[in-house]
Amino acid sequence: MKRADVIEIVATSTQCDDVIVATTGLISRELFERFDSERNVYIPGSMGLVSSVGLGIALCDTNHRVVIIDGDASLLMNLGSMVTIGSRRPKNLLHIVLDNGAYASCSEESSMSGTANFGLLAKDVGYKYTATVGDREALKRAILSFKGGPGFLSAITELGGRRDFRRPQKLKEIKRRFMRFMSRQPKGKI
Ligand SMILES: Cc1ncc(C[n+]2csc(CCOP(=O)(O)OP(=O)(O)O)c2C)c(N)n1
Ligand SMILES: [Mg+2]
Repeated sequence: MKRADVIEIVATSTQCDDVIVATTGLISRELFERFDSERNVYIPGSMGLVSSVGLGIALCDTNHRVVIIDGDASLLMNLGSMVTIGSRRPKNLLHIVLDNGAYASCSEESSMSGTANFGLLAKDVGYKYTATVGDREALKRAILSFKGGPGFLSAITELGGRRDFRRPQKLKEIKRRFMRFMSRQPKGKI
């Protein structure tokens, strides 16, 4: 599975009133270019913070399900947020880490994520369930079978793929657009 697969499956297997919060670098850039939407939150620049921002949104508005797309190096930078998520236990949160073992948005140097078992860690700190997925079908099934979180998915991905994406543009407008989206009532409560 490549980054392009994970981005596509998250964007197309989630519900239209789910929030998607995407980490720094190519993950945000690819989501912005291929699947930009009012429900998306991009975290350009602030590597590591996507899980904290996602948790904050999930706690503030329990009517929306929040899906975080994290990177392995980003998650390693802010592992403490997993403890906070595990202790607050938001039912509407799904935390996905796109684990390619590298700082892929830079020069692909190793992140050393191979020595960390994110799933075990998530379980230990209180996430309701965890799973590791290595192909498109398994990722899709895991998203579609979400029945309440906090859930944690390790999506094992290979390096490679397009890199020539633009950074998300007009961030203030994106923020206003997201706030308008959040102020509307979602169709179905979780
Ligand atoms: C605090 C901070 N440090 C470094 C960077 C530069 N940077 C942007 S993306 C990235 C790599 C992120 O790796 P990972 O989270 O594994 O995601 P991937 O690029 O592999 O998709 C780095 C080092 C940054 N934006 N912010
Ligand atoms: Mg990575």
